[in-house]
Amino acid sequence: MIPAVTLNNGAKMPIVGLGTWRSEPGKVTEAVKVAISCGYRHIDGAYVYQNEEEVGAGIHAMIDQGVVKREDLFAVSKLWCTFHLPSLVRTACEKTLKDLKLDYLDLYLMHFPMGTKPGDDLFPVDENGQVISDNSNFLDTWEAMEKLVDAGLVKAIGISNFNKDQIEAILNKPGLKHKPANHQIECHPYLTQEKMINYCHSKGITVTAYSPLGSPDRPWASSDEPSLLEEPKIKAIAQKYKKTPAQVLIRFHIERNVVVIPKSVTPHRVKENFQLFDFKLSKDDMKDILSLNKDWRGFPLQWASKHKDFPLNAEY
Ligand code: NAP
Ligand code: SBI
Repeated sequence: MIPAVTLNNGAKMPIVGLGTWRSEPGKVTEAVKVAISCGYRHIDGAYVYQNEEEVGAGIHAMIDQGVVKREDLFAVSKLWCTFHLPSLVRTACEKTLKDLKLDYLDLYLMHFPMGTKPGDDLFPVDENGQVISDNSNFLDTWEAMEKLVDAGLVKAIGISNFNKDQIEAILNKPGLKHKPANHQIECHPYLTQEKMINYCHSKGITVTAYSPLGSPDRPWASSDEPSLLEEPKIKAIAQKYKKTPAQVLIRFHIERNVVVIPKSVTPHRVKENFQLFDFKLSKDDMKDILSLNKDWRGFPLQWASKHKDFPLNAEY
């Protein structure tokens, strides 16, 4: 059995999942099949990745071959910003379910606290390049997501890219019916997120670390930015355990009871990124890795920096 964290609905969420952002539609079906064959039971997706049909094809190939049953898998998707108006939330979730050919999701996250202009343009901007808000309130969006749980479309709901005050606003919402089960945030040794993780855990909210390898393939990366996979301290620790830097970067989260979702469409890396359960990082190694923190973000979310609900101006 793969280690899992327990959500506030009692469900188990496998501690490692396969990320699928920028996983090309022509490659992701095979990547999902390889992942499930080698033991992954958690797949992280989103409407905005525009590959949910191909992710679903990989899941169904493995179910049809008898490798897994639906109930053995943990399927995650995310409500995109253009669907925050409460009247659009159920339609958005149904579209994801239809594309994945699933009748429920294990976890549905609000991808960002910011709601943006509805329509086919996934990143609507005005003539000055500023994101166009839909004037929605994420508390109303949350209420619409709660109805998805009650209707059986999703087993749990959560959030992504929120700050502490925004989480508090949800927890203090009058009439709150379902607390967030999980918060998905950027997290790796250059952005260790100690305060946010402690805060979420203290509230019974599990945390998922995205971009655990530093998202080396992000389109806006520049050559003067730091590279986790090249980091000497990580490479030295990897050598000591006869593991790869990627395996050390992923194992780092498991030691903190944080869920982690490395992305790869390269079969040998998909396998490598799951070979994590035959070693443990020592307390000293963890201390050394945590000391790499520099509060560096690969995702400064500049496209939304003027939005009223932009999360990254707060301390955490
Ligand atoms: P990541 O997992 O940190 O890095 C993925 C990149 O690393 C890909 O280019 C991949 O290449 C490469 N890679 C994978 N395994 C490797 C290995 N063992 N050795 C060397 N290179 C390796 O980045 P990410 O995709 O940004 O983050 C992971 C997942 O988190 C996403 O896919 C998505 O599901 C989620 N996410 C969520 C949000 C959010 O706002 N909630 C934001 C970002 C990401 P190949 O694929 O070519 O092998
Ligand atoms: C996209 F589909 C397109 C752009 C983009 O930039 C920010 C990061 C993000 C996101 O919102 N969630 C991701 O996993 N990647 C993304 C996704």
